[in-house]
Amino acid sequence: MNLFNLDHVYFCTGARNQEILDFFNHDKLSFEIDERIASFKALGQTKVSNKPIAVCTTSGTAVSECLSAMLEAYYSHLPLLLITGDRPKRMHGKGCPQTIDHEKITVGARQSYIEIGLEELGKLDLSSLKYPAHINVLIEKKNEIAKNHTKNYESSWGGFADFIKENPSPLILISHENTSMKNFTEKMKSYGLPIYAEILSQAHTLSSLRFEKDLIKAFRTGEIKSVIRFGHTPLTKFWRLLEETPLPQFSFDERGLLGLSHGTVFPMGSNELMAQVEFWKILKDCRPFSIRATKEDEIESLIVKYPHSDQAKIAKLRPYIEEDSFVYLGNSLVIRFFEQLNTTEKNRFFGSRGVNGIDGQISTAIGLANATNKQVYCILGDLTTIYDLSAIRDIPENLKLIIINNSGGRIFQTLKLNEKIILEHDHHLEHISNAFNISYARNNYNMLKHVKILELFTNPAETMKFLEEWEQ
Ligand SMILES: Cc1ncc(C[n+]2csc(CCOP(=O)(O)OP(=O)(O)O)c2C)c(N)n1
Repeated sequence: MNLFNLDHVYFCTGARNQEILDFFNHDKLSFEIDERIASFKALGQTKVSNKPIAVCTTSGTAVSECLSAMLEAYYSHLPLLLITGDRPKRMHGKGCPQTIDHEKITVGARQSYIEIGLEELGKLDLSSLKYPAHINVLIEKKNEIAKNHTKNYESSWGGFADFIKENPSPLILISHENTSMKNFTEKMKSYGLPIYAEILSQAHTLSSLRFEKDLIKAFRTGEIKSVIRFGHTPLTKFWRLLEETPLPQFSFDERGLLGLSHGTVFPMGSNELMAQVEFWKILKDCRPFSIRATKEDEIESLIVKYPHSDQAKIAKLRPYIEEDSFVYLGNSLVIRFFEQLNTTEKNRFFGSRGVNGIDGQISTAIGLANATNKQVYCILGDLTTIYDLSAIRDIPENLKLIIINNSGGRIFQTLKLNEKIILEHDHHLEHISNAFNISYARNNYNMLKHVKILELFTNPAETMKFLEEWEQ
């Protein structure tokens, strides 16, 4: 029995596991949003079929969401099969984007575990496994195989001094920590190096490069020759490009994680660095340079041209977000577009970028709101909202949920992946809000003051055109 013969596969959408899609019989496959639900559906089906039924997930918390169903299957002796898409071994244990230890998650909830590549997956005999079983598939993507090697430096002040001596004009990439990196960024500015500070650093407005596209352009034209990163694993695509095209790279990360499969990391956060005389002294040997930055008003004309795009709808929120409030941003397109369009000095920004899950996002924002008297805005994509729907029964007074409803997981469209995994739909949240007795408005920004849920409907075609013209 091979993968194609499975009675059913509950396929939970994700970029990594979409590579497994072709191994399954699509007549016996359903696309799913929520891994916890999908794995319980598979469990339910095993109760009658008595044959292996599979749930297939992408990497990260998508896997841990299946643990409960796996445990039930283990103690009920049912043939549940968990198939997880993972990154190659060299990226494990390093804090690479959405990479966690899948093997450990199902310990105690499985009879067998195997780790294989895509080539072996096709030949796998499922009858050779004991159930419940977990197959972790290590998926190599071409754009993650390093084309060249760069030097590793010692993780010490001596190593950092060597790095600066050999790479005196690095780009400064500031991602995020759990506290603001504003003062640190301010101090870094005096060294005359180009800085890209991401939205969750709280210092994006201090960046000499406000737009990610300038970073990527400068990388492609060879203007960026080396990088110093401060903070946790970055959000920007630029960072992921370094996996394939490594540049000399030195990271300061309080977690001690590389965030890539290669490079050097010094386990220290920005607050501690502020007081390290040695660090600032070494930086004095840097040679200032600059990168051409796109003018901020260039994006405004596209907002006018494509008023129904995600970007325009997000930009239009500007005057409606109260000063001194907290803004919690969902992990898909929302956080990227918000960084591009709406970063201000007047708000504090939050997200969950540890492993980038789309699960538990409303709940996390509720917890955040419970811990403050400030107004909190939680801005999420539609699938991310649907994932955590039952949390809306309990939205605190100081929390507003803003849903960017682009009728699916549009990040997959921007990545040009299999369109089936977008999970296109025409659902809206109005009736479900009514059912939970939560005030709701659609498309009316002025109502944000009065309701707990504001749903903004966007036009995916306009979003794509906006993106294409912007990135030209
Ligand atoms: C728990 C979990 N499952 C799956 C994924 C893979 N994933 C990343 S983004 C995304 C779709 C998000 O869709 P939506 O919230 O509508 O945002 P959009 O892409 O439209 O901005 C999915 C399924 C994930 N990150 N976390």
